[in-house]
Amino acid sequence: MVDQFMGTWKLCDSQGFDEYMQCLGVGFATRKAGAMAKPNLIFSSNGDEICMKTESTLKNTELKFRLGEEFDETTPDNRKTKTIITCDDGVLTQVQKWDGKETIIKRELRNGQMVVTCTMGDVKCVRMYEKVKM
Ligand code: ACD
Repeated sequence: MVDQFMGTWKLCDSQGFDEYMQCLGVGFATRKAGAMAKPNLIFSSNGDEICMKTESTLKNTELKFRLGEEFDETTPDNRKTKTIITCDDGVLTQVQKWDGKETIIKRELRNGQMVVTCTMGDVKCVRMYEKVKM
């Protein structure tokens, strides 16, 4: 099920990212830089370990995790979260918890594109990625 995410994806559209970052508590300068960033998202796997890399001019991150197993994450804006990622019905759901707060990032494929929906409370951000042809 998670196989469909494997490969390299490039950001092609982003709606509501500034509001979402504001809700996370990201400062002005980082928000402006974050809005400009056009990251590549790279999924690979090794057995049941999944690797998710984000590469951009602003920041590179790498997460290694197993589905359903909680791990410690340091986010691009430097939050230290307890994170769990699951995959059900083709939707990869990442739940981050820190300081009594929670945000959810869902990734799913629609018409060959990856739709990334980030929510925190009532605030919702939708980002679209297209597969990089190799
Ligand atoms: C995506 C969106 C997933 C949202 C993940 C993190 C956003 C949190 C904070 C952003 C803070 C600073 C911006 C830094 C880098 C921007 C590039 C990385 C964005 C993933 O997967 O698109």
